[in-house]
Amino acid sequence: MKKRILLLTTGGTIASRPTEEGLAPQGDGQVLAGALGGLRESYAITVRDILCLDSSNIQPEEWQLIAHHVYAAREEFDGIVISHGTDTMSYTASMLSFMVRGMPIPVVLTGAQLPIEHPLTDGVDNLRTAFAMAASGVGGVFLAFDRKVMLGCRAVKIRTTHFDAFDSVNWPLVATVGGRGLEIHPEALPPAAEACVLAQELCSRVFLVKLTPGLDPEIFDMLLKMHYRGIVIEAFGAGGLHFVRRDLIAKLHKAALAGLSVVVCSQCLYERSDFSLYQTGQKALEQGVIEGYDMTTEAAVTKLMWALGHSKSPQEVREWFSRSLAGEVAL
Ligand code: ASN
Repeated sequence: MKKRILLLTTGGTIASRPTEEGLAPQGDGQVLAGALGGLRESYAITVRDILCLDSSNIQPEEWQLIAHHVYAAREEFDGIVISHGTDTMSYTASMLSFMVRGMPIPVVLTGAQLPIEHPLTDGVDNLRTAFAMAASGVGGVFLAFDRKVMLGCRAVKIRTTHFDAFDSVNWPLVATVGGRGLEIHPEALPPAAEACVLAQELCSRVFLVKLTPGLDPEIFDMLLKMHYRGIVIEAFGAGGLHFVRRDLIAKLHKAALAGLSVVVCSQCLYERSDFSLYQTGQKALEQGVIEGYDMTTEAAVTKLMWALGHSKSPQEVREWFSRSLAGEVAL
């Protein structure tokens, strides 16, 4: 019997057509349906258009809507493919990993760098990989692109237009496409989570600060005034912040007193941060910041939004960060 796969369309380049203002998504179910010809012979496909947006316009409200559709479909289908723009796909993939943690069926995000109607599109290939993964029976949230499948919470967009646009950062690929078809690498799957629940509350008042040498610490006063509740800091190297002349550490102290949750990671894409290594990092840890270790920035930002939405105190937020929820961090 054919596997029942639900295709949720949300827009992105894959479903775009040229307009006077450049590429824009256009009623994607119809646009994509034309390309699904071959796949329909292998899978029983249901298409639902839920959004029609360039992914730059996909925001927390859209994450909640997508999570709602995914959760609602978990018993009726064997797998779910979500077509999505590439620009913010890793944020959506990370957030879904937390919102529908423990998903019993595969949920696979994919998209394209060229519209599906372009003669040289990569969209058909990406959809093929995504459908194969969606039919694999392996539960979880994944991202499929350029014949590779990665954990949703480890994916990062690393190239603007090249077909090889995503990398699985600090985590091996979950599956690859090769001469034997889709090959799953079981060692790359995270440990099974508890039963799936829809946990879609979040707090979007999270700000990402990428440190630059000499950054004015007053930026933190401004964030406090604007009622931000969480800050992710991309610090230097293994974990450094300046405190000579411009004292960021003092501001971290102030932020902690005000009840803000601060997560620190590295602005290096690969390898883990270790704030215990240098004096500058240890001073930050003394102010009670949460270490991001080997998490991607996308995972750190979405996890902080999610944890703030599920916690009553900064201590509870810290507890969420002391566990890996979907394979996003190696502790
Ligand atoms: N701007 C597009 C989007 O993210 C990029 C793409 O899909 N390749 O929606």
